Amino acid sequence: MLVDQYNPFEGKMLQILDQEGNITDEKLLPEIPDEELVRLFKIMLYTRVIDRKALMYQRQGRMLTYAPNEGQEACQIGSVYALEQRDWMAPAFRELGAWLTRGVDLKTLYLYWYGNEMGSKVSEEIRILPVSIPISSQLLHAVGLAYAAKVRGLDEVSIAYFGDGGTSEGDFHEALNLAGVYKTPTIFLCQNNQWSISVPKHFQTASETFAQKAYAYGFKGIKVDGNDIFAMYAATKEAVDRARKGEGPTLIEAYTYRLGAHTTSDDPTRYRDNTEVEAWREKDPVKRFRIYLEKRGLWDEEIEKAYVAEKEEEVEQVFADIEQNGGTAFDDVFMYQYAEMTPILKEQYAEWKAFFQERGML
Ligand SMILES: Cc1ncc(C[n+]2csc(CCOP(=O)(O)OP(=O)(O)O)c2C)c(N)n1
Repeated sequence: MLVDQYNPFEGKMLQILDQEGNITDEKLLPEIPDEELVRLFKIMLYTRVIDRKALMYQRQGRMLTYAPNEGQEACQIGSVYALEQRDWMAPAFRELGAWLTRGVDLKTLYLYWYGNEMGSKVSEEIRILPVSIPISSQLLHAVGLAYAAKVRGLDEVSIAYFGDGGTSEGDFHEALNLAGVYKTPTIFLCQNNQWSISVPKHFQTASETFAQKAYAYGFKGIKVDGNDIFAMYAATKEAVDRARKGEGPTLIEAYTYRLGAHTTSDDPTRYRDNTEVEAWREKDPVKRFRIYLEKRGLWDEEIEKAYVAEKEEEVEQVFADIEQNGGTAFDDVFMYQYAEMTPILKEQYAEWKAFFQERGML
């Protein structure tokens, strides 16, 4: 089992596709049909197009705060690809690659970052919980879902996404403890992107790895090259299979990097060196997967150009539609906080209205 072969206490990290696009050990390469490989790579590129456009819209004052995904595509797409439709995903807020792989449509995703709550409403067939801003609270929800499935005898697992910073929250420890005791079919997917806003890994934990924390709760953990889509898929698939067999939870540490800012409100140049960012660019998950596919004759520059152009146009159209029709009435903030407005809210609403009316803005 990978989870035993790559024991985090022995300083091991699972890697199958290296940064030059070579397979490090053919025996470890998961069996994925060629057309699926191309489909997964397309999702990676699509993720990047959506991400870069969102950043641009935000900088132009056309979108609200946005949390960039660049650099974390492989750990999300590779891991979530190991799940079945009936399984559950509990995201934090930076899971663009995973959302797209599970089939969430772009309009919904952009609506969320546009400030429209309808962006939190995902089709019920896609088993994804809404964005979770309170760090690590979603881990408990994921354990709850898995526990419920276990009690009801359903063959469903759950996966929770969170960051390295998320491991400092009480909710993280409570969730792992509960999952360990009840052996819930849960995969804890820690995206160790090295930074929790401006806090580096060594201020987050004194543990050598995040993966080893699993052992304190009585289950296994594995550290994986998070920029390697094959390693991420292989580790998650094994964890999912074990969970289905009743072997309980697994903690996967995806060793990766956030190439962009924490959010558009953040300026990473104030706390990290550009040489570090450049070094991680060399480990880019998209770059190495592209080289691999090109070597296999499954992809080339021309195909990529056409695909990216097509997707850019699609993204522009979706966003144009949102700018036309995706706005929300300002009053909604007051109207839908509670079933009925409380006396204090009524007062605030009147004050707010008067403020804008005086200025002829309402
Ligand atoms: C309970 C809680 N505390 C603080 C915050 C503010 N906050 C938002 S993101 C963030 C850092 C999260 O870092 P990490 O878990 O490593 O995930 P990343 O942003 O790197 O993906 C913080 C402190 C919050 N949203 N919730």
